Amino acid sequence: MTTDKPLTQHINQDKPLAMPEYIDVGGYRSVDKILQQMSAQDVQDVVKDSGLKGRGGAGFPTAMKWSFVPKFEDTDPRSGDDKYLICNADEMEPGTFKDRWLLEGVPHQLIEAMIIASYAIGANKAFIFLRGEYHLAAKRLQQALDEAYQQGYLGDNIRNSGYQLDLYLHTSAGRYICGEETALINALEGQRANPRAKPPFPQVSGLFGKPTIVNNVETLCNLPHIINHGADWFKQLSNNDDAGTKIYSVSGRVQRPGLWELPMGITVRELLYQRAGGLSPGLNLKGFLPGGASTDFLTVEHLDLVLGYDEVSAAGSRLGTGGIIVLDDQNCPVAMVLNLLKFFAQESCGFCTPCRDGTAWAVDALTRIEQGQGSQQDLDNLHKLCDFMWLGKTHCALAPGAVEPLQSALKYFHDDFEQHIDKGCCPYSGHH
Ligand code: L3W
Repeated sequence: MTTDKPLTQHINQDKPLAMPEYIDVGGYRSVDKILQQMSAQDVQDVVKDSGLKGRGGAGFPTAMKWSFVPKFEDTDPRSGDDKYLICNADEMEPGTFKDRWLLEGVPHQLIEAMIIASYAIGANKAFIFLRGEYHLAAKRLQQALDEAYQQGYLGDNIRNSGYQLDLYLHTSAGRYICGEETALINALEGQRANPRAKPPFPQVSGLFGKPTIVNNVETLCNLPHIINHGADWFKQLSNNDDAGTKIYSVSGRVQRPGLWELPMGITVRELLYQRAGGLSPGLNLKGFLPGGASTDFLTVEHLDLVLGYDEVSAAGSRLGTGGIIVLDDQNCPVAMVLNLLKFFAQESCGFCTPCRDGTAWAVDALTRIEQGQGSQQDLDNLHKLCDFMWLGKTHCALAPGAVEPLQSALKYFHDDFEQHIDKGCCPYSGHH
């Protein structure tokens, strides 16, 4: 039986399925299928045909990422060459809580998925790098890992196939930057979690200098379903050229904030009004961040925008994590951007000047403007900072991510910034 909600159909937030129950609903069938019938290359080929793209924010094609792992002479996944798979479960993007739903609600699905991905790249060791504050997910994942070891789906000679995989749960000590894949790798090695320069990309030189694939939770959780039902089935789930479903979320002052697994490529209007029930009484939509805090604002003009990777990029933003954050017409956009920039300033690793100093300067200027003490010079400086902190001038994507909501707020909510300066106070005072 196929479903149009493969990722979330078996979620039980109160009590996730234990291993026997998960197996009863078809769980781990994909593992038996790959071990008995498919080579590593067969797995890579079906994932490539499926069109699966990374769901962590960048939308990079998953099979293409895997294909960069060097093919050693012996490409048999039973060969034991040092390669690693890491699941990036360090979910800390503001407005993003989709992976938590999967981790807490159906932990076995991720383990099943990681066996597939590890087999496909020839890894015998894999890690789940979990956000430290996700205590419930940690408990449930560890229970599921213990069950998977007991039932012979992890460890030596899995299901008598000769394939071996050890899967470790590592909880982060905290910091947003640990979600950047090379900072994550440094953290896992016990180093300070500063991002590394790329290239070399981790696919070639990652954990302990060995080929390493870092994939997001939601990305990985698609794999069992692609293996079980095929690439064509996966492609037909979506409304656009991006295959599969997407876990979208809406936060902010809407009637029903929440999470939904929906076809990839639904419109903003459908998500905000049919699913989230529209704005709370008395409020109107002013703008929204389509995919977490590090994406550009869009506005009411974009209600019919299709939420796909290319479509949102063409509109001047990014699909990112698919976590929509709503700005209503009684919330101050300057205060909202200030709040976001405070987050990015606090989370900067401090390694490069544009990020360390740029985010802090942006907070200073935004604070003055929001408190009614700002000047045209502050506004000009914010525009200059958007250039100073942009891609190519920083060590990683954190500062450019911070620029996205800032530059788009300056563009779409320019009058609000001007009013703060002209009136010498926040025009929204009392409303937020
Ligand atoms: C080989 C190339 N590999 C890219 C690989 C790369 C990585 C993936 C994406 O940040 C974004 C960021 C956040 N050869 C390659 C290559 N790759 N070019 O593809 O790479 P990239 O550089 O496009 O992005 P990134 O640095 O991994 C991801 C944004 O996501 N974001 C934040 C999300 C946060 C969470 C969370 O908390 N869970 O998801 C939201 O939009 O700003 O721009 O694997 O190796 N030439």
